[in-house]
Amino acid sequence: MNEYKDMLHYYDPDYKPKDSDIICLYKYEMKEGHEFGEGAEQLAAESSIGTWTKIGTMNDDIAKTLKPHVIKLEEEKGLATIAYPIELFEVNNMSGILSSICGNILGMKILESLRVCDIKFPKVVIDAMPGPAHGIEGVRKICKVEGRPLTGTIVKPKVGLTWEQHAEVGRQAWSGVDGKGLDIVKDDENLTSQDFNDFDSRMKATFKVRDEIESETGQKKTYLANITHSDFDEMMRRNDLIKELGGEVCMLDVVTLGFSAVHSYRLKNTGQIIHAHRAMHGAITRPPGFTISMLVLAKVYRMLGVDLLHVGTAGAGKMEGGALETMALVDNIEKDSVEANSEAETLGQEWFGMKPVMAVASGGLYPGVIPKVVKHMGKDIVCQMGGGCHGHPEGTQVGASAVVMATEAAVSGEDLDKYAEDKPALKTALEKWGTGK
Ligand code: CAP
Ligand code: MG
Repeated sequence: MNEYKDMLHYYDPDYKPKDSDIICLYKYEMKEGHEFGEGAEQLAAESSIGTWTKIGTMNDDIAKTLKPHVIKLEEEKGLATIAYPIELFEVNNMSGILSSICGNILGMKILESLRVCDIKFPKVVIDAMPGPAHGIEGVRKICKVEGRPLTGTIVKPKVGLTWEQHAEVGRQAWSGVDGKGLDIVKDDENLTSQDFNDFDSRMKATFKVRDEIESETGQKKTYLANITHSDFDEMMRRNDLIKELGGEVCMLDVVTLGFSAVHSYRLKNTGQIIHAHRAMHGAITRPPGFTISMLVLAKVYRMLGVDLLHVGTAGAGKMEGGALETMALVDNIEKDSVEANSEAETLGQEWFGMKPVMAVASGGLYPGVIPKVVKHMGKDIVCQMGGGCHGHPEGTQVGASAVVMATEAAVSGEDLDKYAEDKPALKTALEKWGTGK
């Protein structure tokens, strides 16, 4: 039975959204037997004040103050834009906000598919969220890298090395050859505290190596240790150990941890840079079916206060996501004011001075594609590669230098093959993997 025609109506193309409205862009297909317009009505209802039938408990006051408005329907593109009054939400409760506008609607059976393409958040929500503690400028200052991308590697194998071996791989990556070592060594997302590589031993050994390399080279070196744990107290204990050992960054697997853990961790004001790995985001963001775009997640993580966020590689690496998608992400985490882009299906966003998040380009990268990554994503990135460093025919130490050299070429704009002529480390990497042209 379908009563939606007798119910409260939400379609109102003449409505002028207020500055304080939350605006959502939804893309959907209906199951057979249902009109496109019905989809928007049901979406608006289920994500706000309504339900599947007319209810006696609804009153004019609720309808007048809390009813969202479907302000645009573009059936040929499958798009509906809905403006929600801010009174529907608790402005500093991201989980609550998402339970409305990214909640039950993704399970509605009249829909064949649904994507939450973008959410435009008003100032009142941005102001209620912590945002990054450090942002791009702070990250650069702490990591002492200016004017170029930060270079890094993820220790590989992802899991399997002992803590002693892990620290040794770190030593090689940070040192490189001839003083050309990487800035960053990072734990992989699934390395936590395994029996053969327990967290505390790994931290002590790796930070000891980090300190040694810093005094040997006079260069600042950064270790991104993964503190992800489903027990928040244990995560905080790991945070404290890193601080005690002189670490400045903590890595969180932000999707598997959940929004509440990320928000709570940020509100602890630990002073640590938060590196956000997005493992599992594909289950939420990757079409087809019922999805929430990575753009929405990226905006949420900026508000919750991460400083560094994985956003893909503009098509250069192994993960799904081309330049259009990556650049929409980069724009929305790095700029203060972002224009709407109909091709990328984005609404635009004002950030009202919230600090920018530095983009992390990772996943299947190797030295030959670094110029392409920098061309698309700019210099304000962490450019990191696991396989593309440790897979170098001469090992991690030489591989690390190849990454550094390719980054130098990318920044100066020199042709990579030419730059490699008198640099065997880079030359060998280019011979092995090419330049992805
Ligand atoms: C990269 C990486 C990251 C991916 C995740 C990996 O290693 O450590 O987890 O970057 O994807 O294990 O794949 P490689 P994304 O350089 O060896 O590929 O950054 O898109 O979230
Ligand atoms: Mg990884």
